[in-house]
Amino acid sequence: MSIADRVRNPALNTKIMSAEAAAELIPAGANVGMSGFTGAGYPKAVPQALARRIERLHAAGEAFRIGLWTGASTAPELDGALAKAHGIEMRLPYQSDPVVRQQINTGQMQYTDIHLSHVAQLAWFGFLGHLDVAVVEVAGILPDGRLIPSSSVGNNNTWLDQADKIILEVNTLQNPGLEGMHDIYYGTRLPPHRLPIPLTGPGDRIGETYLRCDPAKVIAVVHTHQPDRNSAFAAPDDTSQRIAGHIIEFLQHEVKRGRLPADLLPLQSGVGNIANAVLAGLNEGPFNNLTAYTEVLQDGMLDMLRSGKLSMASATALSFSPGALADFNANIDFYRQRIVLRPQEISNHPELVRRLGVIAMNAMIEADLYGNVNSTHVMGSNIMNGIGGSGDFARNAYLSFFMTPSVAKDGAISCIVPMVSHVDHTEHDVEVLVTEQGLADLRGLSPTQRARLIIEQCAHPDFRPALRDYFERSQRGASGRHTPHLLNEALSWHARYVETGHMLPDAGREKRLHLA
Ligand code: 0RQ
Repeated sequence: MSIADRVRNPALNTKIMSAEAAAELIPAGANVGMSGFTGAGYPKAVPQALARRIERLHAAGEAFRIGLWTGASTAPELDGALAKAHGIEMRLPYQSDPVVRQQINTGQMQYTDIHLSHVAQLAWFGFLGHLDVAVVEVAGILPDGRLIPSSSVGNNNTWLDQADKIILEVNTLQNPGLEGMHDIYYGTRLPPHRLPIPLTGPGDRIGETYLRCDPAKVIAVVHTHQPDRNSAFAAPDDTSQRIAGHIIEFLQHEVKRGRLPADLLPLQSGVGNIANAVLAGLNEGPFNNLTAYTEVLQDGMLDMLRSGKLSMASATALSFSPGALADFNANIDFYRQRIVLRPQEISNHPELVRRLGVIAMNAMIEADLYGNVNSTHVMGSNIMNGIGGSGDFARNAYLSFFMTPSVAKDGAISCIVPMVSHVDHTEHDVEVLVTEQGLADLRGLSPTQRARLIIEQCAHPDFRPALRDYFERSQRGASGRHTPHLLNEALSWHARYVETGHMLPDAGREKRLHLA
């Protein structure tokens, strides 16, 4: 299918130009809202052309940086290229790119890490500043100027509404069969005029199939023919399979106790290999007729849709390995009946997560004895990715799991620590902690009851004695007995790791920390 088949609006056909020409239209200092969510549906040609332009300008001694807003993470062609050119002044709301991460952690780039459901409304409130340009990948343009969304929706409806000017990238490699898979909700109002969002089931369609777009704001249409990031997942290893096993056993127990229906409740699954392994476990497991209300659909959910374990899935983005993408493209008519892609404001909306009773399963970096969770920072100061949608789901879920291997960096780091070095999810939002060692059901427990359970169920045996020792001494020496901490010691494990390369006092002193 050619570009002419995809751009069916005559006025917008006249705006077709090269990525280089389009990149020239973005002014220095602009806030640019780009499409893209977990490596799906991001513009590919314009950001690379812009990066080349920035490099030329910097070589000539001219300053040029932009504020870069997206849905969530993108890919080397967008985040990577612009960061390498030192072209990003401020990044929001989420990233997972190694170059961006390095620049944030060395103080060269500002980053504001935002709950993904909040981004659109913050833009509407005007809290993020003015949005100058939107650069949005689409699968096609209709004769009346409406847009066929691509493999993610993210914040695109908001960027198209809010930006003064719009650049569209039409990606002819995106399957034309995506048309009809999306549901773009335009009913959001600003307070005090808000109304309930009329969604009561994960498969409900409450909006429109296409993105609205004012053709008068479109300054360029660029043709691309490039794939999404499509990284492969590691096959589930022993650790992730054990984590998955604990979760499935727990869910079975909950069904037996009458606290969950036999077909569970809509599932939300975070990104990454462990999340994928849990889905693989559920695909082999005893539950049928499941649904998903999540933000990203990765390989595991596609397998479950194909096997029939999952009857339908709602998300804001598709994030597949090359193999899963080939299956998706070959069977897109089947999947279109079972997948709804929505704006991230809706896929992650607290009102809807609470109403549907979502079962949230997210990965973490570390948890502490009392159940506080750190999802974003290594050793308190270095950002890994961002909070993403984990907070949207965790606080509002029916049941909220956080999972991690019990140790990191070949056993030098315990992922269960006395006090987390950064808090993303407080003890009030965390119901079940899971490592390959076991599962701690924290519901209804006091802090000291939680601490005993977390040490015995989740901590690695190498670290249990030191954790027990800390906890026992805290109970004797802390100023209060409700959440006992020895404040001078609480973060000593992290400090010791930074200093010696191991969290335990007598091990691994030869190892040094090399933060990304
Ligand atoms: O480092 O890459 O240098 O090897 O952290 O750890 O075990 O590979 O786990 O890829 O699942 O990521 C929380 C970061 C987990 C992710 C996090 C090091 C470890 C490794 C990655 P290396 P793993 P994962 C909805 C949900 C927030 C967003 C979210 C994340 C690297 O899941 O970004 O939940 N979550 N979104 O070595 C020091 C520790 C460590 C540690 C792990 N305790 N201390 N380093 N690492 N534990 C989806 C979206 O919002 C899009």
